Amino acid sequence: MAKGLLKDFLWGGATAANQCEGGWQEDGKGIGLIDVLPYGPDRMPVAKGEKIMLDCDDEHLYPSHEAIDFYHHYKEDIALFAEMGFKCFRMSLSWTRIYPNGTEDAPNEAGLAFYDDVFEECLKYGIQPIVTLCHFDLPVALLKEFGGWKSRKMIDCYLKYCETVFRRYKDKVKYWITFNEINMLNHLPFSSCGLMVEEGENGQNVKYNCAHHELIASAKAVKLAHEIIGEDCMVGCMLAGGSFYPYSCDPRDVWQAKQTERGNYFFIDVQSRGRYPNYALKWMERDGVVLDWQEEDEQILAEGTVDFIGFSYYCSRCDTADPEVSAKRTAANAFRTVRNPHLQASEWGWQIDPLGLRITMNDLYDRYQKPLFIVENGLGAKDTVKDDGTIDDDYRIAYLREHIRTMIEAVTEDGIPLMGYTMWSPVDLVSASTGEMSKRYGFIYVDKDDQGKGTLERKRKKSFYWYKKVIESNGTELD
Ligand code: BGP
Repeated sequence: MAKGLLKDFLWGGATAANQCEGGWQEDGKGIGLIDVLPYGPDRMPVAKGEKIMLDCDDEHLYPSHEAIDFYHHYKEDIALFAEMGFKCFRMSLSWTRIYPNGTEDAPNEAGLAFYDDVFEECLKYGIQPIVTLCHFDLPVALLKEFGGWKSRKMIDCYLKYCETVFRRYKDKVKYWITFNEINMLNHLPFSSCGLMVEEGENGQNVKYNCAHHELIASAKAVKLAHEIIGEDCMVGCMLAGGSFYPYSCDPRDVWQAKQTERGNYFFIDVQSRGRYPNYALKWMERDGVVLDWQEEDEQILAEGTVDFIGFSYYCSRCDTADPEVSAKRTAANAFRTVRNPHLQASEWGWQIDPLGLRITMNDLYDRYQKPLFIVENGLGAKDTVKDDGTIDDDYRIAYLREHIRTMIEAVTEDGIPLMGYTMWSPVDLVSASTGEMSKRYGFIYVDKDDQGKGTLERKRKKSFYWYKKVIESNGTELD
C-alpha cells in the first residue's frame, strides 16, 4: 500500500446524467438545458450563450437525448465498475427527472425511484455514490420563466429540489457536490448554468449576480444537507481546476496569470471561506456591478462553507501580458490558454501535464486547508476496435498512470489530505464541449458514433484491466 494513501481511499469514476443517461423524456422527465444543446457547428455558440435555442428542432442532432442510454444500462455499467473494484461512483442527478419544470409542488416519483434503483445497485457492490446536484443541467422551463440564475427565485427552486433528494436519499448518499465546475460560468455561460445576456445588459453585472445566486444556493444547500442527513455527510464544491502558470518570469506575465487564476478561484473562495474576497469586490466596483445583496446573505455564506474541495484536472494553463504570445492559444477544457512550449497536447489540444496535478493540489491545499477530492481526470482520445474486438488504449493508461503517480506524491511527499480520485469517465459518453462520442474517455467502450449510430454494446478496453490492478493495489502497482 502506498505510504500515506488512505486505507479507504475512494477510487472510482465520474459521469454526469446529461452526458450518459439518455431517456430524455422518459417517465415524466422534463427538458433540461443540455437537451437543447445540439451537436455540430451551433453547439459552441449556444454553449457560450451567443446564440439562443431554447427548443429542439428537426434539423439538429441532440446527443443527450439518448447519450449512452445509462437509463437502461445502469445495472450493466455498475456491474462493470464493481468488476474494476470501484469504491465510489460519482454521478449527477438530472434535476428535470425530479422536478420536470422546476416549479411543481410535488416531485416526479418515477424520477426519484430511478435514482433509488441506481444507488441500491451501487451499494449492493459496496460502491459509495458521490452525487453532484447540478452538473450543467437545469430545467429549461426555469430559463423561460425567470431567465435562470439571473433571478433570485432560482434559489428556492434549487433548494426545494435539494431538500427532496436529501430527505429521500439520506441513508444512501453521504457525499454531495452542489454545482459542477462552478467557474465554468466564465467560459461556457449557457451550458454551465443557463446564462443568457440580453442586449443592453451589463454582461459583468449579469454574470456576478448569477454567480451570487448560485453561491447563496450552494451555501444553503450545504447547511440543509447537514441538518437533514447529519454531520457524517460531506458536501463539497467543484472547481474546473488546473493551475495557471505565467508564460515567463516577466512580472507582468506573473501578474496576468494571477489575475486570470483569481477569476476561477473567486467562486470557491466564497464557497470555502464563506465571504467574498476583496479582489472580487474591487472588480465588481470597477465593472459597475450591483449585486443583489440581501441582509441575510452574509450569514448564509458564512454558515454554508463546504467540507471539501472537489476539482477536475485535465491540464494546466498558462497566461501572459504580451499580446503577441497571447494570440497563440489552445483549448484547455473550455478555457483558451496560451500554448505552453514545454508540454505536448492531446488530439483535442488539451496540454498534458501530470506534474501540474501535483502543483494544482498544492495550490488548492495551501489556499484552503480543506481535504481535496479529485473528481475528474482523464484523457479524451480516439479509440480503435481491432478485428478481434480488443481495444489497446495504451495512451490512456500512460496519461492516467503519470497523473496518479504525481497525485500519490502530493499525498505522500507533500502531506495533502486527499479523499479520493474519480477518473473521468469510466465509460465512454458524450463530450460536454463538442457533443462527440468519438472523444472517448472510458475504460469501457460504447458502440456509438458521433451521428448517434451504434448498438450501445459495452466492451472492456485494455485500461479496464490496468485500473482494476491500480485499485486492488491501492495505487502501488501503476505499471
Ligand atoms: C468537464 C466536465 C465534464 C466532462 C469533462 C471533459 O469540464 O465537468 O462534464 O465533459 O470536462 O470535457 P469534454 O467532455 O468536453 O471533453
